[in-house]
Amino acid sequence: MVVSERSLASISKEELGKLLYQMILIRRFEEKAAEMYARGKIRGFLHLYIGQEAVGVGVISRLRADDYIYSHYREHGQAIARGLDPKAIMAELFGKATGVSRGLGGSMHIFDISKRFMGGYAIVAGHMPLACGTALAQKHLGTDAVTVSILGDGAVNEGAFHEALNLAAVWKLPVLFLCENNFYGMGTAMSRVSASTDIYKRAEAYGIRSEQVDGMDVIEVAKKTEQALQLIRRGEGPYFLEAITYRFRGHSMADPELYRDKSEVDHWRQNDPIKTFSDALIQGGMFNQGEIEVVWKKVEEEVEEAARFADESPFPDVSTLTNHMYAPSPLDNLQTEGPLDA
Ligand SMILES: Cc1ncc(C[n+]2csc(CCOP(=O)(O)OP(=O)(O)O)c2C)c(N)n1
Ligand SMILES: [Mg+2]
Repeated sequence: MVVSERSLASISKEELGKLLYQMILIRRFEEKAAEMYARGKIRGFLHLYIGQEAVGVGVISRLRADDYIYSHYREHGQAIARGLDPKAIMAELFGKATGVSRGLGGSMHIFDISKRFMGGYAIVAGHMPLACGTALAQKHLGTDAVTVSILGDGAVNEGAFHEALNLAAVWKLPVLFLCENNFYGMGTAMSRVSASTDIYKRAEAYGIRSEQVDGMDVIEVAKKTEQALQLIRRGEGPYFLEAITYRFRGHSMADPELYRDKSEVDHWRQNDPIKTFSDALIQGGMFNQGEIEVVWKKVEEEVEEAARFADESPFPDVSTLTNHMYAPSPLDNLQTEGPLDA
């Protein structure tokens, strides 16, 4: 869908520029990560967010610093949108000691308590009850802060999904459930494994207000998020947003993509959220081509710097291998390393 010029008019040039910058930063960061994976600098799993940038950027742009985010394993882009340092994220992918999780988590466990970015979870839907726990704490504390629980379409048939939605509804928790429906869970199409493919309707079954949004349109995503957050902050309980989106690359770097037609991927690539947003900014007279090129150039430098930083950083010392695995005991020498939220 084409970004509407009318929607753009109500947003400042500075804010539009920030949205564009973040989407391009995520795109180039992920492309650089893919390159580093191919060069053997990054090992293990690597799930890229390319194609889905408008969702994370749109939603997170509307959050406050005191809101929390819990996400799945395709989370580098969301971490960037939340303002985590791209250098420290890249270093985490490299498994380096300077990484956001000190190189002990890797791609699926990006975490930064100072940004209230609570991870990066590998177990599909497993983080949804955790998000409810944080929201329960927020409610008891009497704040109007919100917890965002980001999930994929593959999460909606898991027990934890239903338990989390039910509890959030019963306790009127301040949770925004954000489902990134990219139509596939690994190599399985949503339509093959789900009796109902209208995901947002499942939330209705729990009495939770819900709607779909065009996840390829950053402005639409931001607008609908804003409306949802207003209701949640007023104490009206959870909200469920289903963003229709598409991942342009495979599930992970190891995916031969035998389950979908190239023509389908090409079709969605025509609707590239960065391209459509850039076109709208130019057509609406907010930016010219030269200004957009400057953004790409600035991002290029930042991404190169992130890769250089990660490459030059040391691996964690082997003596730290079991740190943070168990609750602290008096025997732990946490002083030498400092807490994770330092
Ligand atoms: C409980 C559980 N079951 C199975 C898996 C294996 N698995 C990893 S990713 C994935 C697909 C999830 O798809 P989706 O939620 O749509 O997210 P997407 O990869 O599309 O972003 C599966 C089944 C897992 N990690 N956790
Ligand atoms: Mg999916």
